[in-house]
This record gives sequence, C-alpha cells and structure tokens, in this order.
Amino acid sequence: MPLSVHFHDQRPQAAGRSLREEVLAGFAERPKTTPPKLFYDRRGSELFEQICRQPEYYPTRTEELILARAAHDIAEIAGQDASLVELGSGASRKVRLLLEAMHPASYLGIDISEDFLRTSTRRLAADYPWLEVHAACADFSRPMSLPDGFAGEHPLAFFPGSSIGNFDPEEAQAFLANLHELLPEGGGLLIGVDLVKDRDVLEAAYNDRAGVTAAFNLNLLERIRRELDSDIEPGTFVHRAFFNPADSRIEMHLVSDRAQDVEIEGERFHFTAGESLHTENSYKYSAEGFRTLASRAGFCALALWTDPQALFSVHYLQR
Ligand code: AVJ
Repeated sequence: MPLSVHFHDQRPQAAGRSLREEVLAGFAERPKTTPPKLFYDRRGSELFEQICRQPEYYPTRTEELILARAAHDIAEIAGQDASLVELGSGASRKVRLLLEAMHPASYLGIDISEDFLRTSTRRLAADYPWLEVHAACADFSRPMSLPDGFAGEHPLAFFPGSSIGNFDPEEAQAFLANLHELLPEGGGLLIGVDLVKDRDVLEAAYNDRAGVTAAFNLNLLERIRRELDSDIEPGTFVHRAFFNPADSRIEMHLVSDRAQDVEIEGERFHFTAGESLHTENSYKYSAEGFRTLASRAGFCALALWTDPQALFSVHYLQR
C-alpha cells in the first residue's frame, strides 16, 4: 500500500515568530494576550480532537452532518477536475466526506503542527490509494502561497471548523482577501462558520463538563513550561470562557488565582490576583453577516448550507 506523502518544505522566513517571541511579546501586552495558534502543539492538537467529541461542542458534529448532506452538491459545483486543499488539516472525518464525493486527483493538507500533519496525511494516503497526497507545514494566519502546480489544478480550498472565528472581522476579511488572491479564477473556498445563537448553548460548548476545553486552554501554560525556560505553574490559573455579545465572540482566558510573578526566558511578569491572560477569541456570525464579509473580500457567495437548528453554516465561495 503506498504511504507516500509529498512533503513541501516551507521557506524559513514564512514560519513566523517563534514560541519564545510570541509568548514574550504577548505577556508584555496589556491585557496579556497570546495568539490561539500557540495551543496546537501535539498535545494541544490531541486535546482539540477530544473537544470535538464532547457532547456540548456542537460545531464539529453539526458541520459533519451538513457536509454529509451537501457533499454531492459540493462535488458538482467544484467540478470534475478540482483538487482539494485543506487549511488546518486535522484528523477529521469532514475532509473524507469531500474526498469520497469529489474523488479529486490530488489533495494538499496545510497545518501548523508538523507531526500532526505528517500523521494525518499519511493516514489519508493509506486510506485512499488513488489519491496523490501533499502536505505543507504553514501558519495560514500569515500570507502564503500554494506549492507549484497546485494553483493551476482548479483547487477547492476547504477551511472547516469555523477556524475563521479566531480572526477578528477585519482580520477575517483580510485573510479571505488573501485566499481570494491565492486562488485562480473559478477556484472555490468551502468554509465552515459558526453561527450566533443562544448564549447558554455557546457557553456550554466552551465549558464542557469533562473539562477538556479547560485542559486545552491550560496546555498552553504546560507548553510554555515544556518548551521554554519558565517557572509558570499551570495549577495557579483557571480556565474561563464566556460569550461577549457586544463583539459577538466567545472569549477564553486563563485567570491567575493569586498575585504572583512568573519568569519566562529570564523575563519576569507580574499577575495580580484575578488577572487574566486572554488566550482566544472565537467570533460568531450570522449567515448574512458572513456573506457580506466574503463579498467584501471579493468572493461570490454561490451556496450556503445550515442544519435544521441553524447552529452552524457552510458557505461555498468562488473567485
Ligand atoms: C478551532 C477556533 C474553531 O473556536 O471553537 C474550541 C477552537 N477553542 N474550543 C473554536 C476552540 C476552544 C475552535 N476553533
């Protein structure tokens, strides 16, 4: 069975700031803030997969349900010779629904976590022997380009899971404009977007009873301890997640349970009791609001699917 994955090494300057630089810069901000991409070391990626299986976390299963129902329509819109590019290539079942409906000649997975990317693309190559599998490790919150040959193949970019929600609306529009630029004429973007809804449903999704989201959030501090020279104690911080209706976003924080000084790479940072490190925003859109954003980025909104409870949306955008 062929297990070969074409791995595209990325240019070093495209890699962005190191963990050390991101953490030192973020802890020096007021309020203290770290970018959500820092969650995704191997452990964080595993915890995220577990979040997706929690009963309160509706986005994953809802998006899967939407895709299962829409897969053939999607394949039809994408056309015969489409290739598939997945941004944030997880171990997900979602892309399999598309691969099986579209039967593309080639697939490119792009992810920030290199070992996770290697594992998930190898698995795809093993399960779909007819598929040419490519992998590229990249931070897609920064400008990037498709490896040679890919842009020409009538690509459908797939950005599932409402990962777009990590950008604020202005950044989201700039990110979409970048993708628009990257795609050839006629290229598509299939994007999953979480919808605004009842506050209790939203907040439960980020405060699962099993405590997996809390562990995911706290893993950021474990990671700082593992990978940097630091005495930060994850046990002195608590997970907090709530809906901020004015900004239409879930906010995640790590709140210091005491006044303390922490040292990271020789620099000292003070936390007052109750002071928080802001670790994530997850923006929620209305279907209309997102369409407006997409059209401002130059896209044509071709189709939209939702579930019966209107929890989640999947948009087909075209350049
Ligand atoms: C991957 C950004 C879509 O915001 O729901 C899940 C990440 N954080 N639980 C989300 C996340 C906490 C997730 N996204």
